[in-house]
Amino acid sequence: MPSRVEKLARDIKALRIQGARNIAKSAVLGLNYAISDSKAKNIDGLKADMIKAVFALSAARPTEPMLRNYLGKSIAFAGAEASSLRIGDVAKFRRLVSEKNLQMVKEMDEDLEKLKRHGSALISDGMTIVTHCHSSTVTGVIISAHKQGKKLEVFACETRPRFQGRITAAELAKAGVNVTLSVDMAADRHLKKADLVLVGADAITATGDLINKVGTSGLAHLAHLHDVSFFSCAETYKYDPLTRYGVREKIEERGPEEVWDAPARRVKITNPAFDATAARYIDGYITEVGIVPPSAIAEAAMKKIRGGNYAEQ
Ligand code: RUB
Repeated sequence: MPSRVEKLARDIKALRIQGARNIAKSAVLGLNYAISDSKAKNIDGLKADMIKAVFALSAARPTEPMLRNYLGKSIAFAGAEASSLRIGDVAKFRRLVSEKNLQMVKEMDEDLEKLKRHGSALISDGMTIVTHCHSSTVTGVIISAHKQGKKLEVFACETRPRFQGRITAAELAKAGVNVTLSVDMAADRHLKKADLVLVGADAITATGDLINKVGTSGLAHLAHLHDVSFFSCAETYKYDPLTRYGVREKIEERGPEEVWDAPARRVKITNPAFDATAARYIDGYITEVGIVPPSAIAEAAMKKIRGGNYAEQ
């Protein structure tokens, strides 16, 4: 029988859990499965089981620095605690690390609330907003603005091949927001009358570029052509510190069957999950520390995550 961590990694890979925040949150909770299911008799064994879980969960979606940053923070904490405990003090170690993980999940939720305040302040009554894919951060911002009494019109691009735009449309409609689901290729038409594009983020690079669901960069180019503001709603933990050293964000290539399950012979299929939007097309990142221009995002993010990020130690 697969372990709870293996099952979680499969759910993440199959998009049964999708969106960078949901993935990071469930992975941190998954680390607690690894901790409570471990049969290790000492701290070193338990740490080894945690590291195994970190590798399995990180590999489930390679384009997810938020997941890696939080798992790295947990491992860094575990390492520091281990050095101050006796090797046999496994029960105490288990409790301290599990509590730390729960605290990190709570901090993620608090950050989202702060981010929603900054994002909703940017939205005015009567605005038309275009969005793409499903970002829990973007829907959170839009629903906050709606709850403040602002009348909005939202166009949600459906996002082939997995149609995450339907999740966005359903979520916004349920909250009472005026939303229209649109085929992806009609984005140009909606941008002619839009005020704002809001998208999520999977990764942010050291140069302020954005990695998000494939189609985001095309949307950014169109927004630029139509002089429409383009913002990404992203916690600073979406920043990938490794990009400071020239590491390029790996774009996940998903299976061809998601695009066409019975393709004609000799037809090749490509299915990249994400694309990169250059910083110059982005007006700003809406984060928990405020609205930050792409040129300043690396510094803002490092200030926030320096306390315990493994890539920085
Ligand atoms: C989801 C996607 C979202 C970001 C941000 O892609 O690109 O815009 O993950 O989401 P997928 P959130 O459906 O392939 O996971 O704001 O919820 O973190």
